[in-house]
This record gives sequence, C-alpha cells and structure tokens, in this order.
Amino acid sequence: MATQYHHLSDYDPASIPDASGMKVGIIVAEWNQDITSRLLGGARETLLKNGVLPENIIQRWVPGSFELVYGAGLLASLTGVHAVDGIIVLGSVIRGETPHFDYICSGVSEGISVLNAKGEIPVIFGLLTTNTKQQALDRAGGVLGNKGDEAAVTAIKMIAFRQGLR
Ligand code: DLZ
Repeated sequence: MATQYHHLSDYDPASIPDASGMKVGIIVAEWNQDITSRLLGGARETLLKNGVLPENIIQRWVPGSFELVYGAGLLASLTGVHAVDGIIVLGSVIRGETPHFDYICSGVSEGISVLNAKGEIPVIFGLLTTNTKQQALDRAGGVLGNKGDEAAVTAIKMIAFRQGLR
C-alpha cells in the first residue's frame, strides 16, 4: 500500500495571519549544513512572503542540533529591543551506526517541549529526523517540500495565537 505523505510546503495563504509586525528568531544547526541551509532558505522565504520584515528575522548558527535547545532558550530569555516573538529551530539528524541519533533527537524534542511548556514564546520544532540523507533532501526543498516552510507557517500562526490571547 502506498504511503500518503504530507507536502511540507503546502499551506493555504488565506489562513496565515498578518505577520508584518512580527519578530522571529531562527536558530540553525551547522551539522548537515547542506540540508540545514535549505531549511533556512525555506523558512526565511516563507516568513518574508508573509510580511515579516528582513530586519525582524534574527538568525544565529549553533554547531549541532543538540545545541538548538540552548540557542533557543537563550534567545527566548532576551528582553527589550532584543526580544523576539517566536523562535524556529532548524536541524537535520540522520541516523548513523550508533545510538547517537536517538540521544540527539530525544534531547532536542524534550528540550524544545520544556521551553514551550513554560508558555512564554512559542518555539517551533523544525528538526528533520531521518534514516537516510535522501529522506532529508526530500524534505529540505525536495519532492516532499521544505520543513523550513512548514516551520515558518507554524511560527506565524503560533505568534498570532499568543498575541490573540494576551
Ligand atoms: C555528533 C552528532 C552526530 C553523530 N550526528 C549529528 C546529526 O546527524 N545532526 C546534528 O545536527 N548533529 C549531529 N551531531 C552533533 C550533535 O548535535 C552535537 O553538536 C554534539 O554532540 C556536541 O554536543
């Protein structure tokens, strides 16, 4: 039976709130940079297309996906002119021969969950966790779209969600 895949870049533009006043942080991992730079390109393009101003995208690199949690936590703690409304983390973890994959994936997903459970600003999980490099390429602007686009759409919706409740 054929598996149905969600195309990561598909969204209804009419469902996207006005993002022109939003300030969005992006923390991106250098590990598997050929993949993560594509995720970053997709996220930036989708934010800009939906009205976020270039100067309101605050982008920082960390060495690997495991460091995404620290990067997001630190950025979330900034106040005043340095404060952002929401954060996207972008990384690509590809399964290798050791259990490292499982430790990194669970560390990042648990860490980002903890940040979100604080209920401060939303932190969007743009981490590809794949068995092969081809599966990552398929989801980084390939046949299944771009996880960066999906993360950007989610960030805009969650920032608007928070603003609507405050
Ligand atoms: C060590 C490591 C390995 C084996 N694989 C990946 C990976 O597929 N994707 C990724 O983003 N990072 C990987 N890393 C690096 C860790 O995320 C982290 O940077 C190091 O363990 C140092 O804390």
